[in-house]
Amino acid sequence: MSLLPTDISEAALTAYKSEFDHQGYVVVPGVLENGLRQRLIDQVRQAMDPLVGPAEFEADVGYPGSPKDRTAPGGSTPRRLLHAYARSNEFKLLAMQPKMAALLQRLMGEGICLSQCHHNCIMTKHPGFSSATLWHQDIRYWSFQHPDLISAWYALGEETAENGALQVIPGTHLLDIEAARFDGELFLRPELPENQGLINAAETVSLSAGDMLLFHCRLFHAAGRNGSDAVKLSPVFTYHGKSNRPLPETRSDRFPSIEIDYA
Ligand SMILES: O=C(O)CCC(=O)C(=O)O
Repeated sequence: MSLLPTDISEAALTAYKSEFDHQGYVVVPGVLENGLRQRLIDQVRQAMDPLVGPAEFEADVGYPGSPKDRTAPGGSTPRRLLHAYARSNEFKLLAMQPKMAALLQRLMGEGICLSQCHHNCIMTKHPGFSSATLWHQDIRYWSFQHPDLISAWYALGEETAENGALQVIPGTHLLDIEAARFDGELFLRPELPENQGLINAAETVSLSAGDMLLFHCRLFHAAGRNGSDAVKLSPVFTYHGKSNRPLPETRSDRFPSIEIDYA
């Protein structure tokens, strides 16, 4: 099946890399053609009712706005449908799509592998019971030889501040921040003036349906609740370079990574 346009010029690769190196993220518009996007939406909706696990629930994350436990109102709201790669052939192809692979290979300077241990999920942010995600770096709980992983986030529908789009602090993938500026769960402590300065520089990453966001695992990001009346669906996959291995016997090494063949 031909999924996506593979045409990405040398000039575009160079421009995306320059933006990514500087900002720690880049948006590539219109990556998903509408037919594929609709099929993915249909599959996710089917997987939500009745729920096809494994899934993580809003009640599990304990973030601001989460239901207290799974028996509380909204406690059965799924936040992430896990193991996205294994869910269907179309999700497999999405995780290996050529435009993403060409760009990630350029950003990493080598062949790439999909981690089955991190993200590899569909974020399902529901109206009513969604929680807010505080400022964090994804690498905080990941264990690789080098903190150089990149996630590809796809908007199946529009993502805006209203429905809880990601917010990022540009350039923060290059910062080293002392431990005292984080809380016990490695979220930035918002009450500290030095953190407030960073947070003031945040930008909302608004996406149109079909756009792809690539972001570095050290980039600080956060997201608000979904204040719209429609669920927001965002498949996310994480990649590392072939030479950057997960550390043995860590959570990052639970499942084998999958090499993406891209010439
Ligand atoms: O959509 C959100 O609330 C943010 C998700 C996120 O940042 C994460 O899972 O690392």
